[in-house]
Amino acid sequence: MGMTPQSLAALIPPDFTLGVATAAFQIEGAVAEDGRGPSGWDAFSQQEGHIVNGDRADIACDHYHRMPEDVELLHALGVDSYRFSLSWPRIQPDGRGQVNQAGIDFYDRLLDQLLERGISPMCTLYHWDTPLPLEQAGGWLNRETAYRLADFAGLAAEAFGDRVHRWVTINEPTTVALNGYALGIHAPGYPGLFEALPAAHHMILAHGLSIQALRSANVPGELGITNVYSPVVSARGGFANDLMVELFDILHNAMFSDPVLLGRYSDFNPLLTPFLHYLTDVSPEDLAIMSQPLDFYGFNYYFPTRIAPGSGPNTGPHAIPEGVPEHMLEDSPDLPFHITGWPQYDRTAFGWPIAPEYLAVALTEMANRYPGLPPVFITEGGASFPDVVVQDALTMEPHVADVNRINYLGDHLAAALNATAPGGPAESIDLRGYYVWTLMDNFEWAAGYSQRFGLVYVDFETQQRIPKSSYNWLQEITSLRAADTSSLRR
Ligand code: PNW
Repeated sequence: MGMTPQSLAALIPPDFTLGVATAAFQIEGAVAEDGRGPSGWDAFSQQEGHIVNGDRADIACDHYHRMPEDVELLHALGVDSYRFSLSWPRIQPDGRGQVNQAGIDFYDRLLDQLLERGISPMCTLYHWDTPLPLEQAGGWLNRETAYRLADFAGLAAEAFGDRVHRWVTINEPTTVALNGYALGIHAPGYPGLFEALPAAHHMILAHGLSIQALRSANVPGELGITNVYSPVVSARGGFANDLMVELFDILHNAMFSDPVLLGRYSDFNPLLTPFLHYLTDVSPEDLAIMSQPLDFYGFNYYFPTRIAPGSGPNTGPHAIPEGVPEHMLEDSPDLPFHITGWPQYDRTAFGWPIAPEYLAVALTEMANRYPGLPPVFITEGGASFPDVVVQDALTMEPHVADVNRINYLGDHLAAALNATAPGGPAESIDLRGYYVWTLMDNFEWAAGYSQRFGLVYVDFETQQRIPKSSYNWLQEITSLRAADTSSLRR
């Protein structure tokens, strides 16, 4: 607790990348403009009962129209890098064939404005907005979708390859498989439970095929993936509990990192076969495609997971955000495990435990499981809090004093840097950067606008942007680093 900007700036290596991240569907709005086609998320959020308060992303942060203003916010923040995602349905409305030039033009302008300001672009190809025609053809349950994403990767390489410094193929395939195809609380809303496993396989295959497409287009940028990692801890001792810890760890972590980093799916206790035998359609050729060498490995960390055996509805903090309507909880499927609370930790507004020491655990587990790990970027980390706008007594300007977010970010960044420093438990990891989720409050998926993760407050009525205290705090760190680098250069 209580990392000052000075103490943090002193801890951060000079060549370390500090960035902020966003995703197209969460910020852009303009969902029916300039030739953008609908995505599975548009359809899902139009159906009643899926999103808190019935919120929709039709306008979101109106970033599509306010992009230059938002780039100025990034510039004034002083971050080294900006991670954003391409809207697949804005660029290729049908998910195949015909390209929408207006979509290309938008990202052309974004990239140019970033580079003019010395901000390094990290571009995510797929952050959950599947073009609706592909979703209607089965989405990620259909192997075909993997080949369509690879085509999209080739198209993106041709249009933007000269200017993107780092490419992320897919953001958190875990969350898409689990929330979208197993629990049905994200698009496309299938509650298929373990029958969702082929969706996971097809996404990792899509990752590998996209890497091939980017490599064969000879893009100069570095290539990687973003997985989310949550250390899994047993709520109590006992065989059943250990087995369920193993199951959840496979479903949430290993299933997605093993094929990418080791070229195989995890061995597991044969007692878990009833749950995992749905993973079919896996060939040695697939595994070779999925495990091509990467230039970096991205992972997101938010919180650890505490597992108890059971068959009750999944009411824990992990999958079902607080504030989700009761009927969704009732509809939630029975699972052989459940995610339990952590009484010893404070929680974010989402109910997620605040446990920076588990980011060190995550890095240590990664280091032990994957000795040949390429350089690592933490591609997301952040927290939602009940931010309140007040008028500053002196300046009369609106202001958000989010000390809790400053503490969250400072403690997590320090935990990651200390764990990977020489002598730290994850010292073998070459940690290259940390991206704050997120630049500004936005459409937080099933939670709509009810959860604010931003460094910048967004008034969704007026679209006014109000930098929070956490924005000023990060700005102070980046300016201390800039001053220090120039003195080194002298
Ligand atoms: C990530 N979980 O999603 C996504 O990459 C972002 O788009 C999202 O806004 C952000 O984190 C905050 O939610 C997650 O339950 C969704 O473990 C769910 C979980 C973690 C991350």
